[in-house]
Amino acid sequence: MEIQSLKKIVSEITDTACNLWEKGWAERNAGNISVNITGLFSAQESELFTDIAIHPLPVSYSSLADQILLVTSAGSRMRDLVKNPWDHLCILKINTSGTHFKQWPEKDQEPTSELPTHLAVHDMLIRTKSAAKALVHTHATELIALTQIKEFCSTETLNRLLWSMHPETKLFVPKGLGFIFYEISGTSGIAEATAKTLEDHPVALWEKHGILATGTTVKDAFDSIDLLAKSARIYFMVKSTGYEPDGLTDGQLNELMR
Ligand code: 2HA
Ligand code: ZN
Repeated sequence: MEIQSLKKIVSEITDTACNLWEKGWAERNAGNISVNITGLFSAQESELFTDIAIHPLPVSYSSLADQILLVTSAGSRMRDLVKNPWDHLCILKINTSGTHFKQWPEKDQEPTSELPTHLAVHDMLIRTKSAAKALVHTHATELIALTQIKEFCSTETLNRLLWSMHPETKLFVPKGLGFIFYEISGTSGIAEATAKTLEDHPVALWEKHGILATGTTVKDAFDSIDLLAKSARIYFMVKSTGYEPDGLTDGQLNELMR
């Protein structure tokens, strides 16, 4: 196993967990993180999982066959992750038919309650040969607040607004976010809708709940959320003065993409 690479990924997870907590986006046990770490294991090493109890996946995913995912545990608090990461993380090894998984270390705590979404999205990322390997779900307050306003509840309207509030948002999140209407979290319905949306956008915004971002690394996923949230904050700050924000014009936004 590439132990140094695994340590680097765990340290990115703990750094990001601290950032999420400091941003005020991780109340109680809000949020979850996963990374596809299959590439860190050789074929023989993945046999290390042989004597461990086997659990069914909520839905079978053929592209997840033999994949190894590092995920946060159900109920874990982002602010606690830094203290003893392995109390709040587990490694899942999916079987060759993509129907069951083994969990290491074996413990009572199950993987994140958002496991259906993490599985569906990792499956889609493999299927579409995406370079993204990391997923971050968090309750980014500013972005959730936007979804409390009906007229903003569309992918097109939200992206136009968020891009127009800061040039870096357009530069670094040029594909924007995909909006998903409210659904109970942890269900296969929201999992499938999110995986579909993330085929076209690096980020999904769940109405009245939170955000889920993909990235090549955990920090990369965090950066997209951070940029979008900053734009939302600029919008609300200007509105709170009683003024209407001017926003960047279409011409100014197009110029950035040349
Ligand atoms: O992990 O954020 O959406 C707790 C949650 C559920
Ligand atoms: Zn959530």
